[in-house]
Amino acid sequence: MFFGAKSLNALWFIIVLFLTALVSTPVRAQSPELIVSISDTTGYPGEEVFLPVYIANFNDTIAGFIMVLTLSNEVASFQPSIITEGTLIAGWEYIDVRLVADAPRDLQITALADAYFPPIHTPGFPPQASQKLLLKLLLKVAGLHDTVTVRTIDIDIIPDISKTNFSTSDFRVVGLVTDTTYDTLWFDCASWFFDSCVTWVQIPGPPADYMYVDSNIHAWLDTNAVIFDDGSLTALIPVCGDLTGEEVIDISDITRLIGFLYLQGEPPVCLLAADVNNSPDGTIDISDITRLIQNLYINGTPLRCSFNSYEK
Ligand SMILES: [Ca+2]
Ligand SMILES: [Ca+2]
Repeated sequence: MFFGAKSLNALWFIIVLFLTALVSTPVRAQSPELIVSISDTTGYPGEEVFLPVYIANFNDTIAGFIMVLTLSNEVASFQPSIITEGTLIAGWEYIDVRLVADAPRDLQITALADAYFPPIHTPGFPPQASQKLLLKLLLKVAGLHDTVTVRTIDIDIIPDISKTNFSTSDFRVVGLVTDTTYDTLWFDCASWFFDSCVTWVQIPGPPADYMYVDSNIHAWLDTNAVIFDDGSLTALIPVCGDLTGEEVIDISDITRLIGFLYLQGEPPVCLLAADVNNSPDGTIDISDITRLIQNLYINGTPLRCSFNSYEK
């Protein structure tokens, strides 16, 4: 079959359209390679709360990571400590947890399965199709007054490749994307020494004595491949004198306090709620037991906690 000039033009047009469609159409819907999720939780003012962080790594063994997390406000603060017992990184050879000095709301965790030279003794954890416990963060809830209205803090993973990245056992960063850009720079010689230029001056464009093409490599995380699901902590409003957490003050709260102080019993759900006579240094002692008894059974002496608003 032969094509005339017009037919050939039409054919080329169709080919170009087809190629354009190939280039511009997304290749396929991409499945995530790794998902890191932080839970949502609650805590009482003054309490230390462990917050689970989960991971699902679908394709590769994870053998190291750096992760920087940041807090959105002052409702809680990171403690420079994590729990690894019972998690995927239990037994890893190098784990470093520290607050970032110039950003005290940021926590940096660096972890390596095998920190030393081969042979590899600790190979990392294999692909997980379902979420598994990666580690537990430790946060301290601030001693918030009950008039504070903002009581939730966001705990976000910073999705910047220079701060947060997970690597495989062959040192590949999961979800890393790179791109190279080129920048043409033009120079004129400001002073010559015979045939050699002594001083170069950059100029906006040609004509020029010298041209240089600078290449820059940019790297970032593919957010379709690596997904960070951030978490939160909400500070509860405790009831002064309710040591058992059901928002009712009764004999069981006195029993709890006696047990805690003298019988190595279970601690109050909120320590701030146990200092019912609002001691200047927050001390919890027999005077708080006395105050509870007075309040419930003798003369109704009011309970006063550090977080309460009450009439003078
Ligand atoms: Ca109670
Ligand atoms: Ca007290």
